Amino acid sequence: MSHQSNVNGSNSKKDQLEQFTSDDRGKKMTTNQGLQVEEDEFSLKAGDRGPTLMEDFHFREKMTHFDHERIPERAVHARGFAAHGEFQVYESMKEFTKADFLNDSSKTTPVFVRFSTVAGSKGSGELARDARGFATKFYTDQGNYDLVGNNIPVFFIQDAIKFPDLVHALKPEPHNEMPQAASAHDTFWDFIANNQESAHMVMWAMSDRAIPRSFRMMEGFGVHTFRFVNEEGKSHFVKFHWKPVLGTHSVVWDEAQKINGKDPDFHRGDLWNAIENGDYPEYELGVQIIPEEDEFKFDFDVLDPTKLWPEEDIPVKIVGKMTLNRNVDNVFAETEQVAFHPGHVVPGIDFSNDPLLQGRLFSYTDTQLIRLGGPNFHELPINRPVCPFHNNQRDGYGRQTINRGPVSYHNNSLAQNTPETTPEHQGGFKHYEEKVEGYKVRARSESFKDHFSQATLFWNSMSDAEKEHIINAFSFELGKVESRSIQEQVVDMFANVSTDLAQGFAEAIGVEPPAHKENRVTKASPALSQENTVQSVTTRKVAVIMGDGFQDTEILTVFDQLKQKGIKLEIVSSKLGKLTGKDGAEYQVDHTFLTADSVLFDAVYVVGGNEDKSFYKKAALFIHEAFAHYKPIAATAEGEKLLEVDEMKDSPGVVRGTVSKNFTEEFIEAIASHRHWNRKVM
Ligand code: HDD
Repeated sequence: MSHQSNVNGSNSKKDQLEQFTSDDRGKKMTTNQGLQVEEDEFSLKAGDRGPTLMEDFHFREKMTHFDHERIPERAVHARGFAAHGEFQVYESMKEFTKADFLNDSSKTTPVFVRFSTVAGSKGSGELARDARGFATKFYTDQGNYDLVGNNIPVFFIQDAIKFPDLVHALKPEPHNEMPQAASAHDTFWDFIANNQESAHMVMWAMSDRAIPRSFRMMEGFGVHTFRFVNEEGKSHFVKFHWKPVLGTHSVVWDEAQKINGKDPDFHRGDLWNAIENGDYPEYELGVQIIPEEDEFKFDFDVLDPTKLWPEEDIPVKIVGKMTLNRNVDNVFAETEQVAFHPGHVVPGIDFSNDPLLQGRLFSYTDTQLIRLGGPNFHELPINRPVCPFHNNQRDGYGRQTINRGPVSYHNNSLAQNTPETTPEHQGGFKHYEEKVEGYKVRARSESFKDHFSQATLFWNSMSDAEKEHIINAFSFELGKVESRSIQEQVVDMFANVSTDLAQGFAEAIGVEPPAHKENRVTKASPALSQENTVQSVTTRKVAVIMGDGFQDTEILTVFDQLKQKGIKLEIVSSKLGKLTGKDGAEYQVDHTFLTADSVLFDAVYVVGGNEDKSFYKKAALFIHEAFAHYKPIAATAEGEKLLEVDEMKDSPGVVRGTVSKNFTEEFIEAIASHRHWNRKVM
């Protein structure tokens, strides 16, 4: 096992991991000592009805290993899923940063990305209303760089010292460990009402952003202000963004709750399948840059992690692309054991004094010590850099490297003072020499005290449908809160954001609504609304409801045109097996009405066939639910009759008629619109 790897080229990490993988197929079974095993079904006993013997080392080894299989789950972000990929910068960012992986557009850097929910346990449903983690490890030639972000650009708190309180309040309540993977409970909202810096992030958490359609369709944000430092030592403040090429899309809350039951692995399945099918998820890296000298030119403090930089004021410069193109071989070895840390930086990227970031710089390594069992977690294959690493750190549980020679200290003469340090101009990391002075105080800057302006900016930027969803989310969450006082405190708090909002949910939870007041902040940032995102149809899943005796001529061209756009068709029928059309065409059924559900699809196409009443009854339920979730629905032939119900007739996003080019184009357009919010849904 060497630390060396092909440092150039896209597969340096893959090559390195290859050395640690094992394929057990076709091999002889042995103990961990390499002894060939003769029997693996019966423990060694004194007589075939007698007690098991202590001497049975094979039994003991097998059982002991099993007994120790589990490690503590992450304190937060326990439920996650990851994939390998590559990153490439479009053009050199030399002007701003000397980070090597951002300087050379011919270079591809291997990455490993883990997406997660925050609150739930390892086995919880993936469609919880929650922020999503979006953590990227770049295996650069200068060492690992971790961008440990979320899909929400701001955070609940301004100082890391409050993180344990936030997490205690958010997690299931300690006396009965309920509710799982949910913020809809008293302690969370009690924390919010009594820590009002959370207002902005709560707005995001109550918005559609907190229930993404897919990991492939959500943005990522580094959240904090970091620094870019160039070769001349000049520093700029920077915020990092990931922009999904497919756009940012969400599901609706009723759907999210049902998906959690029908398919709690919905997001990981979606990511896994996209990669297996060669539909590689892509995200562009964007940066917002503020020169250091402009630090105080804004109406927010750039160090405050509850503030975003409006994209209309500080444009997001798109600088590169990440493609996820390989699933893991083993979830535990890779996804579970990967250890991210915002403090893993490379020359050219540095920190700001954001007090949340400063605290994170302690917490991440600390947590790995208990989670991964000691200080050698950097030697786990997934965590190893692809460049060589040498220092005088030694020993500890699970040490794998065999360091030769007597010297493990610095300075020394026996090894000519090696491993040696590297001056900055040759690539050694030097912390940015920022001048700081002040009194030691436990305090927060006055410039951090405006908790509501950007929460209102977010509200103002939402479409009518998005505003309605936010009101509904508050109504749901506070509807689950038992304390009247907490409900009232939250109404009071969010009246500071917008009285329309506070009135909206106060009414739903039976609290006296506040009097109407004009919003103090009138500014909006259109980039914050998902209405303005990229539309896409590729990889969208359409349920085709079809029975025996379907109209071959009708559907073949529709199928072809949809597939050409990268749309995935899955046939749902009464039973599995083969369906035969009127003219003899044959299709295999993918799912039955029992195993599929409209919540697992983006759109429905009803083809029908010569089927009985029960088929059409199930088909009707399927499309009614899709309709209620604002999804595109199309029907031809026998299927059309199902759309003749009053509420569906002529509704937006409902396409019917005979098959023609127009019909398919209209359906594709309806799929691209994602959801049809202007539809009247009971
Ligand atoms: Fe954190 C995990 C993101 C604030 C302490 N965090 C963790 C993960 C992500 C984030 C994506 C999962 C990484 C993975 O997939 O393994 N965390 C954030 C963001 C924050 C943030 C975007 C605010 C901007 N976190 C934050 C604070 C602290 C922590 C203020 C403590 C001071 N976070 C942790 C942790 C975790 C973690 C306890 C749990 C497991 C782990 O680190 O490896 O140390």
